[in-house]
Amino acid sequence: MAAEDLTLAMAANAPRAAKEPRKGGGDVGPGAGTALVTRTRPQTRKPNMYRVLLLNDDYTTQEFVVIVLRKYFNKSVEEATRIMLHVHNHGVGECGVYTYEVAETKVTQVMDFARKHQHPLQCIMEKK
Ligand code: TYC
Repeated sequence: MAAEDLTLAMAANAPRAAKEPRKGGGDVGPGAGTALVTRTRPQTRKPNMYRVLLLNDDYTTQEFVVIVLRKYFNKSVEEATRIMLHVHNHGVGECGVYTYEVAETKVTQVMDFARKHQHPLQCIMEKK
């Protein structure tokens, strides 16, 4: 967590008005010399998200692209066919949106699978 996320609300030895009781306890016993730290931003932050895209080419078979979309992107036959035809007709299409590490893993898996089967299929990722 970044330093600016924390505010030191009451430092152990911070000056206080005379006779003003310290919130949460006195000067002796349990709690004495402790500091209250409060959050200034929500604890959770939205992760950066990345689109994984397939690119069209003239050689990879339509059947192979449908297999890729089912195997690595968990698509139904109908959805995989829709995405494949979108890529075929428009040149590029979205397979899914993931955090950086998941997107990178899928790109690597698809590129390795395509190469193994001697298809020139290209899979890339881009920041949303
Ligand atoms: N254009 C290819 C063909 O007609 C099919 C294809 C679709 C290839 C999508 C790649 O990402 C792709 N055989």
